[in-house]
Amino acid sequence: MTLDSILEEINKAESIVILTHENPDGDAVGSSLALYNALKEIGKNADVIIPEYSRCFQFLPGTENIKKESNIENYDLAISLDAATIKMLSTWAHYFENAKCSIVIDHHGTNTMYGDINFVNPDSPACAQILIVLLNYFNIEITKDIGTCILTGIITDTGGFKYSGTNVETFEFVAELLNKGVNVSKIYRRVLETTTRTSFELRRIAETRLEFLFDNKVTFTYITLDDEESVHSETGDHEGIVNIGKCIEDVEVSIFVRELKDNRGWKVSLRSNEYVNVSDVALLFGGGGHPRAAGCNIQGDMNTVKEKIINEVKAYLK
Ligand SMILES: [Mn+2]
Repeated sequence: MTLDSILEEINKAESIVILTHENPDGDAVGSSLALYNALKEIGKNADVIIPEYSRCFQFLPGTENIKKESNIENYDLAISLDAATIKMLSTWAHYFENAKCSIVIDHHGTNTMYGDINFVNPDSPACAQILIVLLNYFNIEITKDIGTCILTGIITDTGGFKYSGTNVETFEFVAELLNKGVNVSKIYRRVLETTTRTSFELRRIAETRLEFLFDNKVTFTYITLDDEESVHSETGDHEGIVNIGKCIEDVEVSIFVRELKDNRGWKVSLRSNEYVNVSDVALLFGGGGHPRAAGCNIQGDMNTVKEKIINEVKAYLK
């Protein structure tokens, strides 16, 4: 079974690296640190490489050991979490490619199965929730610290237990954590309700610019590098902007576009409410994700990008 092979590789490996996608959200950082803390429980000291992440995750146990890079090139084992494609591992994908063995653990239906071993469950609302299955199978106790990391992933990806992927296991797990004394409401507040000043300023710009299209079925807004500079924004400050449009009555698809550094084009984030499979739309541009949340990168100037993405979304509207 896949889980046996994963455990065998972990036991065998003398050097392990944990990797996740660029612009890591709470599920990415939470899953990485949950696995890091769990491996420590069984005497394995893994490297977690996350070059940049929002400082709102600094409360998570283990962040002080996160590395920006490593001088080891050929790890015995590389484990990728919450990343649907190798491309999402960005400029640190080489640690994955050059490892003797590679494992992918993910919950994206669009996962390309790019590891030697792949453990992917699209029914799981968060990658972090898959780790519960894994750790239980390995008989690794989910401590308060590990639980805090996993819960952060689940709260982020379910929007605080409100998206449709939230299932029975989610609540059973939360009940277990409460039994262990984890302060669920405090984590909830830190992850979902607290925002930084710069993040608020960026959001204000995006709100002012938000446009309604096609009979209010679609919203569109964007942020440029100049905007980010003007508010001195930090990594992760744009998180959640795509949800502004999604929460407005009658809106089916919310589109948020953000300019990327170093002429890498624009990052398009898509959310839908009822029927548009935004993962299909994202795939047309080489991206991916979930039916209700997906993203892709598009090159060109702002207006070209806007026209391209709006035209594709339009084709999916009822
Ligand atoms: Mn995720």
